[in-house]
Amino acid sequence: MFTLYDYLPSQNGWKARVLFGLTGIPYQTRLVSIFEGEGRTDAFLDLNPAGGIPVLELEGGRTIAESNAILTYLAEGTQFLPADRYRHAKVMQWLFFEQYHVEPVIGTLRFWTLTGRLELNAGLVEAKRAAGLRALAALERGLKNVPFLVGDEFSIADIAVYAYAHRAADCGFDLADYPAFTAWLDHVLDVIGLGYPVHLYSEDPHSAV
Ligand SMILES: N[C@@H](CCC(=O)N[C@@H](CS)C(=O)NCC(=O)O)C(=O)O
Repeated sequence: MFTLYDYLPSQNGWKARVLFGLTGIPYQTRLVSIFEGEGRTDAFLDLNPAGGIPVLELEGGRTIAESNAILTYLAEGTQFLPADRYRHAKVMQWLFFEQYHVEPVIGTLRFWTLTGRLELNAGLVEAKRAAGLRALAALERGLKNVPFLVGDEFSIADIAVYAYAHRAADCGFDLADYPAFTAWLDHVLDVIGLGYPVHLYSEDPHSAV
């Protein structure tokens, strides 16, 4: 059986949880106390040299880190990752977009906001806000005439981008100016349903500064 090394407030971990749920692939969870340094132990660094969760452990012990690599691995051969070469590459386009324009921008700003780290990072906040606005504008353009990021079909690109983008209001982004983006939020929620709650950092007392 697969093992998912996870940390519940992580929306990167959330991505894998959603895909496991939608595909019905069985898995077990091993929670990692990232704020208590568990990700920096030799044992964990053997699983992921970068030290972050999520990590997917296959039967037999081989591992895959990086949330979007995990999504790609699990989605292979399913309806959530098109086999068609062009549409497959379009899914990749949005997975890479997410890792450059969403997770380290909206995800990081949200983390700083919700865990009291904004002041610590004061010199970087303005640039992150500007980058977040650029990301939302790009999503608005990309979603103008389509229900999902890669056309008519829901894919792992939607799971990946939704993970942090749908919580942009947590760090002060006003979504009223992005009607195509907010319509897409509804489309994604229609597919995934209400079974994948977002866990707040406040659930983990170790996450505060
Ligand atoms: N790009 C990676 C980011 C992984 C990452 O930064 N995970 C965070 C939780 S969201 C973590 O484990 N941080 C603790 C650490 O890196 O020590 C992904 O998409 O999986």
